[in-house]
Amino acid sequence: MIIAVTGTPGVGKTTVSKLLSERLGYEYVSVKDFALERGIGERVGDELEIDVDELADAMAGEFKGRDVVIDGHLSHFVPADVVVVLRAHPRLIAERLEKRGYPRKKLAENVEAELVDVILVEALEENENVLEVDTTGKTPEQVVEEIIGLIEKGITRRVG
Ligand code: DAT
Repeated sequence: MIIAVTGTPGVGKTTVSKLLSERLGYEYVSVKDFALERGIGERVGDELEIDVDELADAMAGEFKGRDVVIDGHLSHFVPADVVVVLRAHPRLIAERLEKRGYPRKKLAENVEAELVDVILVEALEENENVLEVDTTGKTPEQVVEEIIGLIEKGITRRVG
């Protein structure tokens, strides 16, 4: 099964994806590392601009039939069995991105994106199996338990 974990930068994707992959015994893959290894995307300043169609094709070819957790704010463009959209209070996003040293404009853009559900809307356009999980006030462990519970329920519903 392919699980894509997406969300606004700072929401907790990497923390949750690594823990989720450990709990399930799945491989962990970061979109950014994969793209860099495959030469997908172009460096523009200190950003990596990734062509999402090229990314989706390459990842679909590589991971079809494997058990993998894909971590990245573009992971919802990759064909997946389920897309997990992590959410957090925009104030938490602001605090975390400030700590990371994001410039003011980039910080504001991301906080606004969280406020107006940008990634959730994109994910719903790309995949019919979308789980939205609020992480606010929860530990990463609690978030992972919630995701596993939701996925199990979803599968039971489909099979039953
Ligand atoms: P991202 O990959 O979305 O940019 P990250 O995992 O690198 O995010 O950073 C998220 C930070 O927030 C990290 O310092 C751990 C912290 N954190 C606190 N509570 C969390 C939770 N419930 N889920 C995920 N991360 C959490």
